[in-house]
Amino acid sequence: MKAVIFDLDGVIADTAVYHFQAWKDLARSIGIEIGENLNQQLKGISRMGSLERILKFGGREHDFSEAEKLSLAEEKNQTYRGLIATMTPADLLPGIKNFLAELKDAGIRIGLASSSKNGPLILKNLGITAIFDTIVDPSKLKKGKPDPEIFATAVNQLGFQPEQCTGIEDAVAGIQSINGAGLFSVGIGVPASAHADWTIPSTEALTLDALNWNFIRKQKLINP
Ligand code: B16
Ligand code: MG
Repeated sequence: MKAVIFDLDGVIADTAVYHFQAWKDLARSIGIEIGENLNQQLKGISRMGSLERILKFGGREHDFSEAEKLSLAEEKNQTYRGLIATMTPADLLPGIKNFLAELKDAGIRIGLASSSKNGPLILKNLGITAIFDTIVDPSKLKKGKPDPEIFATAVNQLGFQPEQCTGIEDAVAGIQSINGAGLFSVGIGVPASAHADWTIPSTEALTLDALNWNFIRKQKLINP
């Protein structure tokens, strides 16, 4: 295995709580009450894609011009950036710090495939920017997750083949993206219907030994 490519929200840190708070405030300001159910469906979905889903949920999808939608999304982003400004290295999810260190020590390259345009700022607040060998810029992509483009781009940027790489995700749309791009997929708390190659209950179970074992096991199944 040459590289591990990470999703951010729900894998490296729990930024979903801040996204939810910011979307809840924005939605309430236009008369829409959103709950945890809808929040689950926003995981891994782009900012404008999330806004469209919220407007549809509230029956207001035809009530705003494109310019107004952009300004609503910007308002949400300002609230969100205020919330993530409080993040520190203590906000890394359990096991991630050790796992990143294990990968570095083993010479395995590390990439970021997050839909978030705030990814670099979050990595900085978490104190892990220097660990990353490559970061995909989501604003340059044609299609968001579940399309394979984001993970395929990370693999290309590193100069490897997809089957030499692992992708780690907490969202069903993200696992679909990894599988579509042909990487080994690790799902954090995803349902069996997501078809991750290896599913674990939380980031605490991420160790290089366990990943290697499952990665090689799949290769042996493909090329016995
Ligand atoms: P931003 P991921 C995703 O991050 C979040 O899961 C999703 O809720 C959010 O809308 C999206 O990033 C865009 O984020 O508004 O900061 O650009 O899971 O792909 O790391
Ligand atoms: Mg995620």
